[in-house]
Amino acid sequence: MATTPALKRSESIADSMPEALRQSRYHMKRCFAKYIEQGKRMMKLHSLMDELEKVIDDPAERNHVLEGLLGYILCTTMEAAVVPPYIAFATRQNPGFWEYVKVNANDLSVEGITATEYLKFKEMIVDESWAKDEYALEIDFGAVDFSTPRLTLSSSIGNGLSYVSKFLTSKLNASSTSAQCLVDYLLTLNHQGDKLMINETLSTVSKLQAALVVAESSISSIPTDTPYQSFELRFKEWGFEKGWGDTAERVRDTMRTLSEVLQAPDPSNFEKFFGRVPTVFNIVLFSVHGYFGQADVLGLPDTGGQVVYVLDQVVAFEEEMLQRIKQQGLNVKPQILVLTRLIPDAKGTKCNQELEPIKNTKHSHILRVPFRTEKGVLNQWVSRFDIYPYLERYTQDASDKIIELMEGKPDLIIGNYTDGNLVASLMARKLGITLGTIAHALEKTKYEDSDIKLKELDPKYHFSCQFTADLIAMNSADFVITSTYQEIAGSKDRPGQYESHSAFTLPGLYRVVSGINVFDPKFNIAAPGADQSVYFPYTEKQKRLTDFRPAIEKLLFSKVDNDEHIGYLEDRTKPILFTMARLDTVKNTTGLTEWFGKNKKLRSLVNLVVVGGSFDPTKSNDREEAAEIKKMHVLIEKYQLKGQIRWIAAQTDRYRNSELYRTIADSKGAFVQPALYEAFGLTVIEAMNCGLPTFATNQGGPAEIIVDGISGFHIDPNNGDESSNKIANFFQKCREDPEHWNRISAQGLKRIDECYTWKIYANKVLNMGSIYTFWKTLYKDQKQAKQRYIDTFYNLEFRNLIKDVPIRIDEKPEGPKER
Ligand code: UDP
Ligand code: LCN
Repeated sequence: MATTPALKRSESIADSMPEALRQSRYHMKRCFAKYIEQGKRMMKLHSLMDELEKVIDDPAERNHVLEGLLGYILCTTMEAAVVPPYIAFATRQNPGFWEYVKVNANDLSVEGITATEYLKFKEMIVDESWAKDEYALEIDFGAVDFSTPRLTLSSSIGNGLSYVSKFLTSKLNASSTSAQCLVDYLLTLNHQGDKLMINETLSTVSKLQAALVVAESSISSIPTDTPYQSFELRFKEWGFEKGWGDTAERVRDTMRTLSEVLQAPDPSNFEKFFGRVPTVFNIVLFSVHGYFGQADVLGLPDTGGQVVYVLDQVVAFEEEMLQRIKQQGLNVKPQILVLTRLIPDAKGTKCNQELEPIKNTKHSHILRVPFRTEKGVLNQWVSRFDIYPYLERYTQDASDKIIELMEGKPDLIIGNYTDGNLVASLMARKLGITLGTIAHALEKTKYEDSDIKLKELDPKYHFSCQFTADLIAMNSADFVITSTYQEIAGSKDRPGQYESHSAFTLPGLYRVVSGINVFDPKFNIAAPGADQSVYFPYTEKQKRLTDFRPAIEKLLFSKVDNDEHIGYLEDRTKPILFTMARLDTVKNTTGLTEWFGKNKKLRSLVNLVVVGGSFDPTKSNDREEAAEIKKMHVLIEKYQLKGQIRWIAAQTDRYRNSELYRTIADSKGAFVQPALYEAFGLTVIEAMNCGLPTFATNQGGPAEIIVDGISGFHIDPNNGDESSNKIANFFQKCREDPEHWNRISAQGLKRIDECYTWKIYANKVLNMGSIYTFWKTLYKDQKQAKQRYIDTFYNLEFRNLIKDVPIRIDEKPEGPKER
């Protein structure tokens, strides 16, 4: 088979496209004429290809064209803006590398254009006068971000921490005096005013180096387990403070590591040393929207994986911090606060409780602060899409509470999702604290053409506020934590979530010519895990939560329809195909139900069990959920699924859910995550942790979690027949060879243990907190300049935009009045 020719590295699309068009000039003239035939419009790759197929009807001829350079160029096209006689192409040969060209359909002349020019083509389609406005606002973060080093390879994206260590060590290596910045930094370390590591006696590199030699040799002769207190006084005289270690052995090792860093800095010693430096004792995490609680909240609108992620993250952080603090020889209690919204009308949850200790931790709490408006405290839940007008005031209220409870400033702030990230960045800016952000999912990529469709979508989703807040947060962040590579830079065929913010336009509002650079070393992949004390393999018989058995038996097999389940399973000997998700459109639960309905073979092999949503659309106060509920009912009717489907309403008990996954595994079933797009997909790793073979969408994070055919399977949510056949073939194969099921189950578990645990995560993120805190001190001026730009953007743009978002009026009797 002929292989598609890629361009040589040195060649641009603008250089090679004229020749490619010339080779098939006859067909291309017709094809481009077809592209412009319908006038101005946006075209995606599939429509470009469809039109090409229509023009070249001879398959051999068509293949010839597509296998040539032109086929390659078209395949790198992410979208095209048609403004006759031009077609402007946005091409992407590799993650993060974009090139824009315009082709004149009349004479096929090609010209390279800038991102700005390309965006203007897009704008011409929806708002010509704005596109032509010479003074239209352009947002260019690149212009205020020029001195920090950048990565250059797509393959390095997401490995920020290790590159920052490399950049830093080469900076420290630059001259005999350049390590002074490290000494200066160490001199600033303290806990509530008590100095740590070194004091002013050791204010230069040479003094520190000499003292390290003396100190190291003085402890080389004492027993390795001698506690720090035994030699603390002597060390203090030399200029050392607490924080080096709890025993002579640990202190010596930390000192040796620093000596080596000062002698000839290398990234691995540098990272090791910074993994030990005592910098982070108090952390604040923001997860503002949704019902955030430890019980009875999962599955409610807007309350899904983020809550699970944040709570598990806290447990992992606290464990890791306690271990580090002990090894540093310090007697400090770490504090972690999760800041969320207090919702007075809490619907039976604890979301109206101000302070709640976090389970499985000693020192961590959820702190709930209400939203306030001019009318007082807001009682009810507010959708994440409508949340923006409350955030500034919330930041102020939350900051006051945090400082009161922590008796000082935190050392690290981490935001979650657009709202939490905005609040976190406002607070970090105000208090001068290191900021990490996490997006879980940026909404921009979830909706096709969400940028130029602003006018259509904004009244419903308030994307103008959301994208503005996202830009502010990602540019304010000292480091960005992502769960997968695709979240940052996508895959070969699909741009990443962050990448999609590098150049886009909101016609009528502003044009982003440089929103974020995915080669910025602030980007890091740290994948979450699932709580392994809850989600453990079905084979661990002695740990199984057998108390849930009768309830699960009823949930799956009782024949009545009630508020918790509808439908029934006629033949209970069949394996169960299982899915569980919030009933959002993007989760595609209805898609899976339809695939199942259509596929006779699959229906003969398995039963379908769906967990999600509720059954009465009129009772849902979430726009998308109500539509999906209706669709589920229609599909069950249309495909006559009763007898083969069990639809269970959203479940809120993670322990019972874990036993549900394991019960499905007992049936030799499988889990399916069919989302149209999934940022990460916690259910995927929960299922795999329970030993359940898993089929997950190839659109987004799950494609990285699972190695297709080895530790589970990828399915294409846009190709239902192919996906349902793949699932059916698996069950057919398992019938013929039961070992097949066991193999996939075991490989899934292996994959989890190697890459997706909270221990790995906590270690990485705390190292980020430590290293980026040092890193930002070296680029202080640059950071300040950028902050000024962000402040202007926030003040002039964001504050204006929120005025268009309606403030929610409480439906119930008024809540507590403002003090
Ligand atoms: N979940 C649940 N009950 C439900 C639906 C989901 O407990 O009815 C849990 C699920 O076990 C997982 C989380 O909610 O822990 C969903 O996370 P995921 O990353 O899969 O999706 P998200 O909802 O965050 O988009
Ligand atoms: C939000 C999502 O949409 C999921 O893909 C993630 O798994 C979850 O948050 C936790 O990060």
